[in-house]
Amino acid sequence: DPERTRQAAPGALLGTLVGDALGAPYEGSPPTTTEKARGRLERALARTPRPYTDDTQMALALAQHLLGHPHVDPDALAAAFRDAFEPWRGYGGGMHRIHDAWECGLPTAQAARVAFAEGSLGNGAAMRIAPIGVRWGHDPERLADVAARSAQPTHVHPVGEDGAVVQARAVGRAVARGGFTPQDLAELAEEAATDELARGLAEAASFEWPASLGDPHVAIADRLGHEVLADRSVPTACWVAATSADPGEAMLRALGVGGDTDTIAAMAVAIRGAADGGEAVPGELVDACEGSPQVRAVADELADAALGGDAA
Ligand code: R7I
Ligand code: MG
Ligand code: MG
Ligand code: MG
Repeated sequence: DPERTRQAAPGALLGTLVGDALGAPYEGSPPTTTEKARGRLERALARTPRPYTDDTQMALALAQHLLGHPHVDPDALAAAFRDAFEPWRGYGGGMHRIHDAWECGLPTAQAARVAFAEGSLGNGAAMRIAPIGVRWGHDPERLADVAARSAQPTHVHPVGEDGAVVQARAVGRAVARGGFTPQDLAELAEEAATDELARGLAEAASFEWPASLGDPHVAIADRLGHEVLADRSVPTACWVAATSADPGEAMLRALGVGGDTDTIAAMAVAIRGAADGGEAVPGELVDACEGSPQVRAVADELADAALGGDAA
């Protein structure tokens, strides 16, 4: 459905931006109640523009790359990440070392192992993946392949890569169907390549929390995770997306879960934004973020590419 793709593309990419930029002040914060999460959001909105971090910066670089390389070329993507690198954006420690390795001319596959011998299992390949969900949402097999390739420059650990594939599949499902529900969590669990992601998603699919106990945020952070590791953040973001009525609620829930707040929010609001469309992402949140016109423009270009056909 072309109209759905046109709506989903800005939803997914603006969702990434909003979650990242408004979650960033609370990266490393403990889980809290919905009421206090609302306070977190109000404080973020009180001083604008909110700068985006590595999550959006790398998503933009990946989106631009996809326009010229729809199936992803890992060497060219590594070069694009290297050229776009801005060290003050809050990158993970491993990313700084990989960037130095690129600058020293190390081949892509070697550079990906300079920080961690088996490759990073951080959520860095997942946080930036929304453009692939938009570009390939109509073709889940191709999408998984392209998503795995996009992880190669920085996240060759199976868990880091699988986190990226799962998050891409989640955005892709939301793009293709215009929805995202707990049933999707169970199906994503079955499709996961690693036990770590399968377990986390199965736990997310079956998580129940009686309203009488109050906000679930502490329990979610404990059971599903809110850390920087792919298997302790991607299932959490998927759970937030599946249990929120709209992108604004997903933002609030992610602010409540805390921990790697910018990244969990970026991933959750991207999925919810893809499902509900760009117009469902509150304008007040979008306008508060650095770079929103640029993100909107690249989303429209990606939608054009996705609708331009599979010949590309
Ligand atoms: O995955 P990555 O790009 O980090 C993304 C996070 C997001 O929260 C962003 O918002 C930004 O703040 O950073 O960067 P990496 O450095 O590859 O991975 C993140 C962290 O995960 C590392 O700094 C390590 O603490 C941890 N980590 C590992 N620890 C032990 N063994 C990643 N891989 C390993 C590992 O193999
Ligand atoms: Mg960040
Ligand atoms: Mg592999
Ligand atoms: Mg983060």
